[in-house]
Amino acid sequence: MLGTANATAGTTPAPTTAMATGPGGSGGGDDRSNTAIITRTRTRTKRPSLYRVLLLNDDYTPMEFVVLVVERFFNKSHEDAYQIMMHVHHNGVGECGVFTYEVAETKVTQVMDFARKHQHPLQCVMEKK
Ligand code: TYC
Repeated sequence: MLGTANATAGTTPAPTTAMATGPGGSGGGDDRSNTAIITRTRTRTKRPSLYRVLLLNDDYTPMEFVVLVVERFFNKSHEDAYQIMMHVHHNGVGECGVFTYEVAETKVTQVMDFARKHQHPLQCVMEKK
């Protein structure tokens, strides 16, 4: 399990230092040999997998609603949101953003819930990059 051990990003664990005692020290355990044990575990960082969040075209969802969705849930300007909407309208599918798994999943759920609430058939999906 070399690849998965200690996978906290960006941290270096402090050395674990056993008590070293001076000559004739009265500590407990290894004071007879006056030794210290210093161990350091190697920090392994792994970049997370990334996921595209996509909107799918349909014949019924109003263009202005799609623009609002892209502005609201993907933090795009009105101009960028309009361009993304038109890309989806013409090509059938388009990318709104790239996120880690849990963030992408949240975006998909938010968009689908919002579309359903307004009774539009807009579809939002995620795919691994
Ligand atoms: N095709 C829709 C229309 O003409 C607009 C639309 C764009 C719908 C993008 C969905 O993801 C979409 N009203």
